[in-house]
Amino acid sequence: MNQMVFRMTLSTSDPQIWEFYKKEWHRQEEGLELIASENYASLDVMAAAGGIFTNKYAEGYPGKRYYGGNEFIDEVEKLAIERSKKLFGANFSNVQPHAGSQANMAAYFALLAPGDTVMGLNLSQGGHLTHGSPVNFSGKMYKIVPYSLNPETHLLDYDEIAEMADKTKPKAIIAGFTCYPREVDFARFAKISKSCGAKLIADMSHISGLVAGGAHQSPIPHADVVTSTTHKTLRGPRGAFILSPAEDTAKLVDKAVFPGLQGGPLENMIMAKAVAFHEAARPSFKAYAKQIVKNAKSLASALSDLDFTLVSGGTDTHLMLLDLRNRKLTGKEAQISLDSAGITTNKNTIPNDPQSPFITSGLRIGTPALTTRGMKEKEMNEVAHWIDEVLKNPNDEAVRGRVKAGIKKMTAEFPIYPNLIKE
Ligand code: DSN
Repeated sequence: MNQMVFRMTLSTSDPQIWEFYKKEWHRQEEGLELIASENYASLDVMAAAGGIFTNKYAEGYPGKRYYGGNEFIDEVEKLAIERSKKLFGANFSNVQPHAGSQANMAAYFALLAPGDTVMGLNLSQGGHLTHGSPVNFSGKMYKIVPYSLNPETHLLDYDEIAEMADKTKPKAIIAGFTCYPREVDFARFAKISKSCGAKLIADMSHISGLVAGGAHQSPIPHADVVTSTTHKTLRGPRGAFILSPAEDTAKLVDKAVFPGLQGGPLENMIMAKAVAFHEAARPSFKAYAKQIVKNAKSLASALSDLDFTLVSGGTDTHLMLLDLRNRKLTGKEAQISLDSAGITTNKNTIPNDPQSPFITSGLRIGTPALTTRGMKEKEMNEVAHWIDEVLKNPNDEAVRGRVKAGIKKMTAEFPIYPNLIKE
């Protein structure tokens, strides 16, 4: 790693840690990252995240802090707030949540009382832990009525969701997904929520980069609260933020985040979020977001031609879900086998999966990270063939070795951080 860029001295001061840093760096540069929720932040984002703002306590909000010395921190947090509002066309923003789970928890705390009824997509069908899983705070503190995908089409069944909402009268409906490959109709969700008097919480974590780049419809005009992480398609640092359309909701959200849930905000990460919002506002980000979708469609179609089954038949977004049952493979076996060929994916349940979440019948694949490297449709076709080759011979070391060598060659043409010198 070019220590001039980050002024790191780990190679001499802490060689034990440096060894792993270097190995992970090689893994990232020389492998194909197909985890749908991962991406590569820019050097500027990383420099901000790893910079001097990490030294400061700033409990409170700009202009209302519990510590002195926050005059510059305040300006940066205000910039992060303003930039996120402008990027998404929102009236209010809170940029302090440390992660997506905290953002969702804050949305619940702002809008609901413990014991209230909440509707969210079943985790095993593509929801999220915080959308009502019984092992999560959401499932423990609230009465969850999970909705499911249509068993035949694997699409959101808005009529059924509406019927369920009418019957169970939830206080909130969560429209957010970690493994839904199709466009979400947020206007329809808003109509359903309004008709039963529920609040609509949109968790756009997976698609916020697509929304920012105009490659997916926006939940902002429809939802009472919108939560999002910053590190997925949005390509920022690890973290989250919350957008609200109305001042009364925004005040409740602010209180829920601090002092409700968090203490000192990570101002270094807030600075990195501000940098990422700035980057996402550039015209080149629009092209990036559109290319993510083009790449996903192209990868999905190539995989389909190679006899892979795609849940819902394809994708409109950055991700797809393979149903591996016709390949006589579990998600776990496929993930392990691809991993050893330098292709990183994650096993994922398919709707009504006969396997447990630790085994699964599915594999989730996404294109945000490869698109950041500059890969396009041509490379997607090659990636599909590599996946096919490995999964046809999941235990063949020679095949994996050959694919890995091909990947190393291709990734060298698309460096993630071209101006860093590899050790
Ligand atoms: N872990 C994230 C994902 O991979 O989708 C969701 O939080």
